[in-house]
Amino acid sequence: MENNAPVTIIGLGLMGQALAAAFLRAGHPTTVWNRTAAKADRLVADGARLAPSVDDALAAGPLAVICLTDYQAVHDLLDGSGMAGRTLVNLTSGSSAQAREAARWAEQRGARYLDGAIMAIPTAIGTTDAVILHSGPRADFDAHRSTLEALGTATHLGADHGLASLYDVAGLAMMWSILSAWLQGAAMLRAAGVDAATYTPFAQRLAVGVAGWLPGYATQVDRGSFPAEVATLETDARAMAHLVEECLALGVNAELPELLKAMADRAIAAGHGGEQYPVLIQEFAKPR
Ligand code: FVH
Repeated sequence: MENNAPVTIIGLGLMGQALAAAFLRAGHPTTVWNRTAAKADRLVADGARLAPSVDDALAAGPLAVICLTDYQAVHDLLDGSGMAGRTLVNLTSGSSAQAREAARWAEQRGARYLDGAIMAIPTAIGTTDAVILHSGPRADFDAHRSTLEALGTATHLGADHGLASLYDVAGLAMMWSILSAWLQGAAMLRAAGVDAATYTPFAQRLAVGVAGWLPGYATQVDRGSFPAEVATLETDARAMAHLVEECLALGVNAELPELLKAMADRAIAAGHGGEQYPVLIQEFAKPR
């Protein structure tokens, strides 16, 4: 179904420009505003309207998408602006606490508020590969869902405004852990003369295989019960010791394997050596 709802984009950095361009491609009348007005030139040539002020931009339609450097910039820019009656979708990166605080701040000023997180790079915006997470009142998401889908795969996570930010950082933890594990292996194999390109198909197969374990392990985590169906943590810890020894023998960095082994050793010392790997949730779930 055709959707030509007007949209406003506030913030035309690398990401904001991509968001505005995707709305224009989808046929939405698009109003833009940026502190440095020249960043709107190409969008204006493609049909966007450059608002002379933030208030004018907010007045252009019911939905304003905000994409600035950080939450401080959002508050500095929009405090005192005419946001009442509008729905703000804030796609600026920040913490869950900042998201919840921004929701209170916007609602006190008469605006509806959805927080969001963009799990994509600017070139993916406007394709289904661009996953965009939203959290806040479901009704506000549903009211603008078909418009937000012009940006990518629009996903609603729940009413808690902090959820999009939490999923964002959980995703980063996953991404950096996988990349670091791959680099660890690449460093070890390189010491034996194997280049990264040769090692990588093996690493990819392993990553896909391990991803397949997650639903079963999630059941153990959610139940708080960790029967050793495949291997005990003690068995894993012995393999971790080999990994550490091998790194030291090769002369490559052993910090990451040592961290993994230290966590497993603590869980074993607490009496969990006969249980399965996901029992380590008890180590991850508390501060050090
Ligand atoms: N670029 C990316 O790939 C990532 C993907 C994941 C999520 N992020 C987040 O998106 C936010 C914006 O990122 P960006 O890449 O567009 O960033 P910049 O190109 O640096 O643009 C920043 C815009 O913010 C404006 N701005 C900053 N401070 C203020 C302020 N005090 N008042 C008004 N505007 C402000 C800036 O304006 P200008 O410098 O052009 O005048 C830009 O429009 C970010 O949270 C990422 O983490 C992107």
